[in-house]
Amino acid sequence: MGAGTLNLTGTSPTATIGAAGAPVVVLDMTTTALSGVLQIRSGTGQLRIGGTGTGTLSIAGGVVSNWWGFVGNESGARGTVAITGGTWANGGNLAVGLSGTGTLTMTGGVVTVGGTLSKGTYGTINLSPGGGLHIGTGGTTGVLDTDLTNNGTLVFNRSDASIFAGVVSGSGAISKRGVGNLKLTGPNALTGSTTIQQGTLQLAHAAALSASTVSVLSGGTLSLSPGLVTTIGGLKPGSGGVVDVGNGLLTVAEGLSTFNLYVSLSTGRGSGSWDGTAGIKSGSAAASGGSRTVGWLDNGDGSVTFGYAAPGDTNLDWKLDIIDIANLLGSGKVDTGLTATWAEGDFNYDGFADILDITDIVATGLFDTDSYNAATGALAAVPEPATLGLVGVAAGVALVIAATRKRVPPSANPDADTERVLVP
Ligand SMILES: [Ca+2]
Ligand SMILES: [Ca+2]
Repeated sequence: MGAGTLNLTGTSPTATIGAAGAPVVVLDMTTTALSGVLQIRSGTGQLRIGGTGTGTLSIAGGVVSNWWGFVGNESGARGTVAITGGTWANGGNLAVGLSGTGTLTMTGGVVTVGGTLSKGTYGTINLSPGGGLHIGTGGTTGVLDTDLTNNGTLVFNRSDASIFAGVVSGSGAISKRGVGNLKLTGPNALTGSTTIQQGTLQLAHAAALSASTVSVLSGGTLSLSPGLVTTIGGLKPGSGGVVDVGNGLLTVAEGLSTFNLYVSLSTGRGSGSWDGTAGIKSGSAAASGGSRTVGWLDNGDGSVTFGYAAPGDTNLDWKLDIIDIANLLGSGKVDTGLTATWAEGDFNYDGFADILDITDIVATGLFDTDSYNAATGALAAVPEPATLGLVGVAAGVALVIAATRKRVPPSANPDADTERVLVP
């Protein structure tokens, strides 16, 4: 048609390019023109690549927009779409190879799907470096109804709550946009980055983002399903966003230093009740009225763990028992004036392990009781301090104090220094 315009203005116009059975139909949107626009109008306009035969759609620039899109949808059909630039906007669903053979390859530009993106047995979706795929366009629809190898950029963009139950793998990036909550319930193997630009990304699987480094920008929140224990590949929590551990536990496999972790925890702790507007916080701890907090561990293998905790739970196993008292004893930090970690007895984030931290332990009334974190995700009721529990805590505290007295620093203990000199 050259620079011509084709207008079909009937109530139900249908345009078929190429005769039935024609081997190849090419609809070529290129940047050699200013910018081509193919618009299939109204609420139900469909674009079928392949139809009942063979079809190809190549978009290198401009915009192709339609309601539903089909790539190799009919039985026996063969549809191929290659996006190297420009935009293919599907207002509704996009189906790839449901009954026929369909291939959608994105090496540039953007494909948006306002409805549901689904893939059949003979469907192939190649999201390659440079290519972008947007699920949802900021409204209340948009579903990725297939597993996906993502080597480009995958954007989730909805204003309401939604769930992705599939598995995304590949080395590409995920971007969470839109103010809604997106829950990831599958074991995504993506090794690229995940960026939360808006709204909440909720981890709901122990390996929801086990190999991805997550950045949480201002306006974004990373959250955990109730009681979830999960691992992510990395975390950049200092970008203005919020990490809300709720009553779960999050391990960051690598790249988050204890220094940056501590800074983020201190930021999220806010005025002391874990309701900060940035950094690492806990809505569950905030709701506990001060009886719960957030603990952290340096696992010694490059990974760190942090999450919902009661003061005194040095190993973050959601129980307060003799192991925790032993850890306190073993740290040798109590009342020494030496800086202490959580595992060494600092539970109130003043940097030291002292009587204030011991008091916090006793106040929990949890010693030798069952897990204080209900599996249902609801906050466990704080039990009345049991007599045995109090005896246990008292015994433990006595041990700590006794040990502390024996651990007078060598410089303040001439005898110790002398012994050190005499005994090589
Ligand atoms: Ca414990
Ligand atoms: Ca302390």
